Amino acid sequence: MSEIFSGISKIAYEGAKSTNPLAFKFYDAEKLVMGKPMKDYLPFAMAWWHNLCAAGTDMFGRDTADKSFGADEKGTMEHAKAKVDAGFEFMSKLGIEYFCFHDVDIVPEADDINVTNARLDEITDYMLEKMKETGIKCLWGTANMFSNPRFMNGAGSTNSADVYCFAAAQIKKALELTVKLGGKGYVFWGGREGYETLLNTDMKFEQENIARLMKMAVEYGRKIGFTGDFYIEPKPKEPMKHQYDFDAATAIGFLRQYGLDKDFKMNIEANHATLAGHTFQHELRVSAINGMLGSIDANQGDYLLGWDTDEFPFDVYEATMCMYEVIKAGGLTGGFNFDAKCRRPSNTYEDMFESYILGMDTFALGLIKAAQLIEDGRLDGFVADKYASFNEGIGAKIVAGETSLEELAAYAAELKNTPAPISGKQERLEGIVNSVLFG
Ligand code: XUL
Ligand code: CO
Repeated sequence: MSEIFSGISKIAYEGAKSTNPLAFKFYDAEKLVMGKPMKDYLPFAMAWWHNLCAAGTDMFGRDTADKSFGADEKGTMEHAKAKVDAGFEFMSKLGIEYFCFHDVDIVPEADDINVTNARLDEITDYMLEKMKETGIKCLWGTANMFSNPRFMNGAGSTNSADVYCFAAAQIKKALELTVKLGGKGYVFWGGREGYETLLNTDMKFEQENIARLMKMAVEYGRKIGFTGDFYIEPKPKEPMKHQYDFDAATAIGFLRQYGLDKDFKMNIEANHATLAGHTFQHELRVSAINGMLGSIDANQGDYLLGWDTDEFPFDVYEATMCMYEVIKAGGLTGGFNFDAKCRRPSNTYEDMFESYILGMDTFALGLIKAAQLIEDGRLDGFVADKYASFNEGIGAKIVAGETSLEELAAYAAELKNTPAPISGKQERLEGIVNSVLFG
């Protein structure tokens, strides 16, 4: 097999002063941060769909990039194999150790599901060979239950029992492939699990049916030896007006209601968080305090646009706050999947590499800065002091659950005058973040 990205060699770390666009400025895989190599904090993954499939088509225009990777015709098994070759060469050159895929990213979907499944068996045999050759692993797999017109009314939330069975069949196959490829996780992103109008929607029934599908997925997955985590990837809207997995808090409530919380964690995507009106950090914190921070879809949105732009992460503040949460949560059981695509006018092979370099460098910088914030200790110290009144006396009794409303009311009556509030010092803390980032 000949080289696809000829002229681009293995991407090396050259340091912050380097002006070479095809070099890492901050991501130095073996560099120790708080005693651990950077690569252990940052298990990066390539998203098959954006990097190897998406070629720039949008609602107003067709492809701008050539993603045939030398195949004569797109949408063929020859093309599917060319994408495997391109993907493994790309990951090897960047030192990316994982990939994520949907079933229909890796083969063209046929009308007959049995034909599609045979193609999936063939391509995953080929992927396995490449995995053995390169040491590259699978982070997670998933089934695309949103693109095919049969899913226009949802997959788990569909009104058609036959469509529901197709969703089940796709999940079954995608789980088998994930196990075959040794994937660490299995994702449910409910792009069509939601509604446009309640006039035609039985919300309770739809949610129960989604839960039934997830339960069957867990049962089957465990039966065939899948020991990893199932993930929900929350997103509030797009393509549907209202999606059931609105945000982490909503998804966690759903999992607990249906007894799925032991098998599932969150896959938090930065751009989905901001679409839900939250920060990325908020969604990570909600997941972490509930013991459900599993994996991350690393990208960023555009605050001027109201949709999922899936840009490569560039915002160092956001990446720093992300890594602050990740370090404090003790790391991820999953990884950092770049669910991100080059901008439409960035249409060359070189742009594909430079996009990943930008994303990896941004998170490396975020890691370095987050570690400095933690080592600096002023933020943690402030938060500990802020709640210090709960460490002793009446505060400690409240925390221990050893008091009552009557006792607290009597305590307040004794104080008589309203207590002085204590400053939250937000601006001081923001100044500390700036001095650690740029000092
Ligand atoms: C869509 C999205 C998906 C999931 C996997 O917004 O993020 O690509 O990550 O289905
Ligand atoms: Co995603």
